[in-house]
Amino acid sequence: MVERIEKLQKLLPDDIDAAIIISSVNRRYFTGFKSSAGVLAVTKDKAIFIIDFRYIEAAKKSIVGCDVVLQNSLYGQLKDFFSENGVKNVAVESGYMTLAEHSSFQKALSSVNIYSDNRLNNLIDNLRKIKSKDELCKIRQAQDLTDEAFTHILNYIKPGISELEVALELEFYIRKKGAGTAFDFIVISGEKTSMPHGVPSEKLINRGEFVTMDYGAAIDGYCSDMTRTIAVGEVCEEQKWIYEITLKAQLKAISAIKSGVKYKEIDEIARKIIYSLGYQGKFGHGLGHSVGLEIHEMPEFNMTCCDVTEPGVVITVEPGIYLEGKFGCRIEDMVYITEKGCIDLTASEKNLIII
Ligand SMILES: [Mn+2]
Repeated sequence: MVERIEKLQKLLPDDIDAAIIISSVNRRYFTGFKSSAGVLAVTKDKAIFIIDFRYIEAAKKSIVGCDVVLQNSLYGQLKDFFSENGVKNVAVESGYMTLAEHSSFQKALSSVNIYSDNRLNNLIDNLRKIKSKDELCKIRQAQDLTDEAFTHILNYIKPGISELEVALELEFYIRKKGAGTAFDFIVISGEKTSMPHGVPSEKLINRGEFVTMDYGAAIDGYCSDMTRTIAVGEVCEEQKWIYEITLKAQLKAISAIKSGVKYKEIDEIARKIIYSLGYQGKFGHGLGHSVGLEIHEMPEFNMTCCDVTEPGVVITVEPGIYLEGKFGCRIEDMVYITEKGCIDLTASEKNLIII
């Protein structure tokens, strides 16, 4: 990923000579290589990736844009690299490095100053925020598979089947196609649907219940995220009503998304609809979040986010209504923000499905 490393080099602050990237997600972003170990060190004109024996052959074959070096003594190698390149000030990823790692690096690399302020972290978040064509393509593929799995699961769900069985069937379908899962799937039914992040259990799905499924695939590390609430057998008037309001809020919010709007203003559109129709306080989470190599990326998409939307950001739109002890519903799509609007990447049916 030569271009990404070059961008980072150009954007390093004046008083910083080098960056150390140790998080697996950012290593993958800059090298395109997935590993559970390794350190990427980047100066303003050089980059090395130090990786242990388990990965060295594959890393050498796949990584371009930096020297791939076999790890023998990590700190010694970093020290040499820094002294050869006159590095004095080094930035680390404040959002990912643990305090223990920070203190080890500081102790072992006593000849340089380690900067753990948020600048490197913010800089990388900003790069990752705007998706390239290639990244969008992978996110689309992941969402297409998620949509396919939805069609499949509609034929699978019936009264008497457990939440766990449904969750596993979704996961099996996705993994069989060679993709990974974006997170632990949520499949909940009946009263449990009032808990936005309820956990699937052996509870059986019954007639008259909502089933909420929040799940997604990952392709080459890029995640998709979708939620659908469906009903089994029949629904009562209030179930129908909260579903309709949620859908209305979601459609209104999506139609308001375009570049140059504050995220919180879009959140407010959806929230006002839900709150004004009798469900004040029953939509207790943000409207959405950015998605990419991680399922939750920056920026957030909630009532306090003053960031302004930009073309190239992929974001979820997921309002819900949750009635404790009764039921709840959520509808979530993933959209790609453009100059004049947004492209909805999710194709699955959104009108209430009763099976
Ligand atoms: Mn989500």
